[in-house]
Amino acid sequence: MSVTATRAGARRPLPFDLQSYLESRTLFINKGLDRFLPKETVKPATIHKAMRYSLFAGGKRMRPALTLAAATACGGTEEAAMPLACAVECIHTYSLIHDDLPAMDNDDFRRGKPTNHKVFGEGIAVLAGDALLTQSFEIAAQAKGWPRYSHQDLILELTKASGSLQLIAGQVADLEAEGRKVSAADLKYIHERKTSALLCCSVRLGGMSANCTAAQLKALTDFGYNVGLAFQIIDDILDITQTSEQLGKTAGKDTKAQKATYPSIVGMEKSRKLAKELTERAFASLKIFKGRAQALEALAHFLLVRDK
Ligand code: GRG
Repeated sequence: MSVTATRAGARRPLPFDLQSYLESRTLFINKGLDRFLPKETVKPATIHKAMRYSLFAGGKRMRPALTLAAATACGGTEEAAMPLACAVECIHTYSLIHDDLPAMDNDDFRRGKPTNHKVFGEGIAVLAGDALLTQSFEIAAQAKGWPRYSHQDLILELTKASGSLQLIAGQVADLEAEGRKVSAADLKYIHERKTSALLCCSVRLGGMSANCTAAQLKALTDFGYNVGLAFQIIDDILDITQTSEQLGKTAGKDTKAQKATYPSIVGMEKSRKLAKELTERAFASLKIFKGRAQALEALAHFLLVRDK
């Protein structure tokens, strides 16, 4: 797939090389994560190996890339945003490790590799997820703090997105929806919490690291919310259209489990249309940044057209 960004629905190409942006930011983020995490030889070595195994298994790094891009859009620096970008990726990786456990989705394959519990056993996988969640707050606490946003604001942002009203709420609703008839409204509730909340938090933290204005934070919130929902709809579509090898995780699980997804409720064509509309809405909220949000725009486009 070409990752040269073009505006969804428009023909004019954007002069932005997303491929090299993603490659360079992935290296930068990986260096940051490596710096913040205990080395795998540090005692007890098993837990640090397990944490690093999933963290460096080859994720797309979309959430931390969004944090860095949001910081730049608000006139900040990637260096100042880095602790927050790494904190978000640690929370995301924890959620994947726990989601793959036999007590949850029971998956054997993630980021193109055997899942954490398949390699380290269930006990260590639970602890590796717990440790990554805790690590996330330790890393975020190392961010600088800014005149408009204190350390308390930053930590609250992370706790709210990952707590029992958002990420956990989405997972609970998802578990409880199994075997039940799910409406489009129920599904939106799940997607908003399970996926959109952390994506939204990622861009908001980037803005906060640049001491953004209230209006900029509102624009980033709208952007993150819409991109997050579009991201999950595309994820539902890819689960049907792609193979496990292409995705690096087990494909076709939603259909097999008769899980409610956008394609199963509103159909494939309407799901694609909805994801595109949400992305257009996300683009619209970037106007306030007057040309400084090229990376955010390119990332949103990539998330819409991605094939894995
Ligand atoms: C707290 C246990 C627990 C779960 C919370 C996030 C979550 C709920 C479960 C993980 C599985 C899942 C389907 C989440 C929805 C968000 C999503 C599509 C995650 C995959 O994100 P990608 O594609 O993954 O960015 P990579 O591996 O590229 O980072």
